[in-house]
Amino acid sequence: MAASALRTRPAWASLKNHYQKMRRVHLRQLFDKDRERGERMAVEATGIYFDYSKNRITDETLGLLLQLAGEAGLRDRIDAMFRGDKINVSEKRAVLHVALRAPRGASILHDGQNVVPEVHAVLDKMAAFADRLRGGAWTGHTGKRIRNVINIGIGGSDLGPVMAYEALRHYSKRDMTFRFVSNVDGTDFAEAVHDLDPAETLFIVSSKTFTTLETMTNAHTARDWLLAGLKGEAAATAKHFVAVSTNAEEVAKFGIDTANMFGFWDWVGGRYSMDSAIGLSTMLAIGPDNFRAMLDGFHEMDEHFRTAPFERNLPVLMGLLSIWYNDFFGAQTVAVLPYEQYLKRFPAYLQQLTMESNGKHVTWDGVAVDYDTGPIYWGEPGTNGQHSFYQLIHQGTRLIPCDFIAFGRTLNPLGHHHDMLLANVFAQTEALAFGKTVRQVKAEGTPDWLVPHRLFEGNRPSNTLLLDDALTPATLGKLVALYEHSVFTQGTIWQVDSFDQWGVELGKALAQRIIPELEGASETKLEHDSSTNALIRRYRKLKGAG
Ligand code: G6Q
Repeated sequence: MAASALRTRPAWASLKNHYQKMRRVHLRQLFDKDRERGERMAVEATGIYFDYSKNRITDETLGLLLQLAGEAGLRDRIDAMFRGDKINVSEKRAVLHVALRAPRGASILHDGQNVVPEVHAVLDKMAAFADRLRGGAWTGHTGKRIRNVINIGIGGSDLGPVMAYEALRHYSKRDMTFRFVSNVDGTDFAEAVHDLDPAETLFIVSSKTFTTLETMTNAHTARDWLLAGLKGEAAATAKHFVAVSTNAEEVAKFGIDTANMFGFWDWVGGRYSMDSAIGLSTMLAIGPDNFRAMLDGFHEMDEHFRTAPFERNLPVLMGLLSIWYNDFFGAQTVAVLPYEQYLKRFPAYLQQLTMESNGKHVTWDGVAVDYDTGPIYWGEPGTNGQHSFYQLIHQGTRLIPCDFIAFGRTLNPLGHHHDMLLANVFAQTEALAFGKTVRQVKAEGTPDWLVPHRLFEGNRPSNTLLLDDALTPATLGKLVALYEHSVFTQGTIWQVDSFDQWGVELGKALAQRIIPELEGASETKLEHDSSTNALIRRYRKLKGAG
């Protein structure tokens, strides 16, 4: 098989050779050789200090990675995205989440039409609704004030809203309850409503397509629950259900007045939609002004990505470093470690953003790739992870590049907590990079037999993102956009369509065939493999079906 375009790039070949040299170089040597490395290999932009000095790179590595970005046409691709080109080739769609946070008055064209006015019209409609609901002017069917908001959605219509709500809980309206139902497992819904009064509860049905099995099943269950609680008054739906969707027809069919529908567009991918109307629950929680501040944060990072030279461009540098470990060191995963309790759902959110975007086996031309694409992202907030899986990062046999995320200020200044938290960030990155030598371990009085166990090789790479401010709506927007554009950078190098998700579509179709086979009164002719047939039969027996 002929090598792919990526493998024939001059920078790729140079990086391969360069790797042979670098794999034996220790971060201790790199820091010893260059006393200023820690300051030199750091960039500051949009209030984020990005220290990438503890990576297994030299200036030559960086030069080659930047050359690779040039050869891959990253600059043109960025321009193409912002210009509204249909870079989501397999779905023939533009990719314009950047338009969702463009300021009023900006112009971003889609098929020759400026979409920014539409974006702001929806934002204004959301804000008007949010003000009415938060202020108590919008009441439920019985006239009671709405105190509970439940977002029903899954995947891109859930993970962003959940993450943003948790992240910005500090700014949320504390006398309201916000919950999120995604799983088709009835437990998710049952637990979300068990202590709620239907008369005070609003459901947001968030679904781009409004056909997703899980979401529609939960939406129907929600309607039944509501009507049972409100003594079957069908008109109640109007005051207790709103929709976020691109599919007005299906919304109307469900019985939601399209006047209470908040739209978005097919040029917004599900996992890139938390700043569209899909963020309605976020806006209801934190209010329109905070939501706009979040969008401004996104936009600031967009502008940085679009205009900053690549050697000082945060998302570009992060993306290229990820390529370095994934494709040359063979690292399979990236750990994301936020030292900020409010970001507890951030790794889960990033898993979708990164893995659904770049978990691809063919290039955008449909040619099989002959290199590794999208690494596995995972993580937990610090310091909790330190007491569990960090062991493997420090002393295991796998190379796991880490992103440490920390904030200069805390929203909850209690005693020495924040100093202790940050001390842990710095200590971890230091220990990972420099480890502990035999000499150091012995000098601690360790008996010889124990030395190998207490030895730390070090040379474990990490990025540190230190944000000047606390976690605010704006800093959250910047962080999310940073990762979005890092994903874009990586996808461009790998030449994959980071905006389709055929693997997810498959899952949506598969279960549909089996549902009637489980629910039918008598067994239908099963034509799966013998394992699936046997499982279906066994389950039917368990539930007492014929
Ligand atoms: C995201 C994916 C996927 C999607 C969900 C929900 O990029 O396409 O996670 O968001 O499957 O889809 P709907 O919003 O159409 O219900």
